Amino acid sequence: MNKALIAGLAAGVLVVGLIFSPLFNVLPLSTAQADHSGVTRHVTLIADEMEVQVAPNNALHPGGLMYNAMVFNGTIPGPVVAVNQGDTLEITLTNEGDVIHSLDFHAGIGPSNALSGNVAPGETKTWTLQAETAGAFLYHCGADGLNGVWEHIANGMYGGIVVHAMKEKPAKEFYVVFGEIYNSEDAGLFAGDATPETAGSFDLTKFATEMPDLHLTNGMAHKYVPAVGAVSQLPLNPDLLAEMQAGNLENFFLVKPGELTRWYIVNPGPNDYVAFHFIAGMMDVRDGSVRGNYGAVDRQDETWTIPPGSATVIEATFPEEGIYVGVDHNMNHVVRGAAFAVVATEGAAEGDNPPGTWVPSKAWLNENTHDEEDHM
Ligand SMILES: [Cu+2]
Repeated sequence: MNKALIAGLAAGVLVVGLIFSPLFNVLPLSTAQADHSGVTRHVTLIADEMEVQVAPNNALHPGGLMYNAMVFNGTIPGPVVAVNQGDTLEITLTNEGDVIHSLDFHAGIGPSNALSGNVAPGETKTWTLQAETAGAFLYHCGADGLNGVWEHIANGMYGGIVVHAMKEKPAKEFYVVFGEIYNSEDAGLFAGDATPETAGSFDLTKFATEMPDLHLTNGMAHKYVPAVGAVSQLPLNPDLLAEMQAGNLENFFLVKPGELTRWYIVNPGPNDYVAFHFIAGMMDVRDGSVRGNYGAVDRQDETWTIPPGSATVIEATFPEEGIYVGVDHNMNHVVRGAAFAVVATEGAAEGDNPPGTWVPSKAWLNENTHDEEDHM
């Protein structure tokens, strides 16, 4: 090797060293990665097929709507899974259904971390995921090696995994999952007596032409919206309206005025974007991960796009007592069910979340680190 070449190579190495060496002092090799915490947590998900109610009995769908769904742990959505950044998550998937199911965890990197592979009816599989990247992520069924993944997602096989950032402020946290239904028996909004007597199933034509019947909020259209209209009122969830009129707020999202709240908003799709917005609110978006902090992508914004196949961490503070509404601001999605009331009241208390929306917090997980039981 001639001297000029050696000198050139040495200079090149030096330049590279000069460029990168200061960064090595302040950044880990990957800004997304965390050291392993040494903690292993466990979650068990049970795949099955079952009939569930997806729309309340209201003027839009007299009698309500039933649907032949696919579920994890008996509900749409599946349970929230929560770990701290750096933890190992051991996942067990048991298939109690009649068809092949599987799992795809977007919080994992690499097929052996993120994917279960096929789990046949009656089978159980266990694998581990290294939770290196902080944030909120979708998990969903991948069907039989992706064949039919669109149908299994549309049928309800999804949920969210929260990876708490190493540095994260305490907040009241909530789990909210949207999702579309393409129902072979749904005759449309205000169809009156056309309400089907039998539960519908996945409609491939409606799916392929992007004509969803419903936009679910945690498994049901208008699950947390009692009514709209101050003068001309349209009850959307008459049961919830009756609860509210009786002073029962256990199925509402309650927050204290001024407290920091954190919302894990999951959009499994399978097709539509969510235009997330709080009526009368502002929000900070904490997507991404920078050295164990949630990256703040955007601050004090009004509406944030959440693509299908994604989840976003939204922080908000509700300054005054009163009603705020979380919506998918695409108005056709609101009519089809994607909205939830938030009640800011001094009477709000820790842990008074609507059923299924409580998220194991970072502090809770730290207190339960030595518990070898599933945290669900
Ligand atoms: Cu499946």
